[in-house]
Amino acid sequence: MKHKISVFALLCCVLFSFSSCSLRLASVDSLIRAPKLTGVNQQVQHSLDQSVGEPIILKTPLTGEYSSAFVYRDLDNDRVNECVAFYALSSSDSVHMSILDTDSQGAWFSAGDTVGSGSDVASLSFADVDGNGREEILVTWQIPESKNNQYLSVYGQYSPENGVVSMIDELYTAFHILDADADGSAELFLAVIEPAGDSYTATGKLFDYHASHRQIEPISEIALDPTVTSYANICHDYEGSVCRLYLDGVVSETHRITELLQISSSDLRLQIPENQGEEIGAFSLRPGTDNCCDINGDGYIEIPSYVPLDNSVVLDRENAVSETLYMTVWSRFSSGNMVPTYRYLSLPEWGYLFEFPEQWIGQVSAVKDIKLERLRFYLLNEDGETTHMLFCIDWIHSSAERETDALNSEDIVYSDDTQQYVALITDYGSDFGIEITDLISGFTKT
Ligand SMILES: [Ca+2]
Ligand SMILES: [Ca+2]
Ligand SMILES: [Ca+2]
Ligand SMILES: [Ca+2]
Repeated sequence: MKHKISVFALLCCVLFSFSSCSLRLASVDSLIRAPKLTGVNQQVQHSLDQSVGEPIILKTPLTGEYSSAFVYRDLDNDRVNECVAFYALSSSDSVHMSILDTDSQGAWFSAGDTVGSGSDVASLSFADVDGNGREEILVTWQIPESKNNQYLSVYGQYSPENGVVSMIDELYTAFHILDADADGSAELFLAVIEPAGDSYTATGKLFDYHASHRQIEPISEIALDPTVTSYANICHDYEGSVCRLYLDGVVSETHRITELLQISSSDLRLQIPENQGEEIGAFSLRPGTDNCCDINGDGYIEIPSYVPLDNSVVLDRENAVSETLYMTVWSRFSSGNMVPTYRYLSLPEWGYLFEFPEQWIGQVSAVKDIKLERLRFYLLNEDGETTHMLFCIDWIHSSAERETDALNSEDIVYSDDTQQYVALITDYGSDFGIEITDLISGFTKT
């Protein structure tokens, strides 16, 4: 089963809307600097020019793996590549996709031409969506009237006589290819955010290939969190026969949440997992740009969350408590529970993460001292009050303001050409069982 999934894993890079501004610029740029065509490309262009019969402007996918107006791929498994070509007419905004093939003499001819659903090609990819062993062409189209949404088209059933057939053409905000029922053929998951009066609605839709209609059709739909404005990432894993989808949604410029869906293999219905429902959204609300991933490599996806650490604070430059210190906790959803698998304090401005072991919970607190660029750890007593310092870690670098306060310690946690991280372990720390090797293994440079 794993090898089937890996086929789709390649294609599971979700394609999102990027800033329309940069896309427009890239598009203009590619028009200005039209590449000089040589060899096969020249023959293909000649054939394309002839079949269109008026001046054309070649179009290049704006993002993704294929950054050429001509992409060669064997669409019908005859071991000879066809060419997928994108172009616009100077007289109109719409983009066309042409498939070119070669005759028995090796001469290129146009085997079909389709008008795309947008003004630019956002991306191109290939996947076997109908399970016939041949790849279909997946094109996402940039649409000028929408900043967040694009169209996804899948073209398949290629023949030199009839070209390709459009199997789906759907508006989406983010999409993800997966094999939810592990039968070897892909399903498509689309999340779409659309205006509804003064607000927005967000919907998750699962599509599968319908053999007798020879189309990719919707089979299940579910309402998603309408406070999400775009999706940063979608990924999936499996627990037994249940496939779970993790949607990392952007809710503000600074915060993300994760929505969790599951798909049963028997009927491919999208569902919200029992026992959790909407609570995962609140649980996973977090600042920063962390997305769900398999953080510990055990094959299951973890969801990041942001949890206050007991009795732990941030001290500002005036040595005043400015805020609570949080840790990032990565948890796996299992049988209705969130099971933490990895916790750390994230200090991006100091360039590291420090793991917070499970057995320290309720026993150890921390203070992030911004002025000294020092992270201090303290022992908590039975009443949960901060007592003795166990250890601290200092960031020593050339731009540090304070030389005199720097730790005079031989214990180096990490060093490179420009900086050092040194630790001081107190007697209380040693009594608590902390050794420099623990600090080195808990430290991750970012
Ligand atoms: Ca072929
Ligand atoms: Ca196919
Ligand atoms: Ca499937
Ligand atoms: Ca994992």
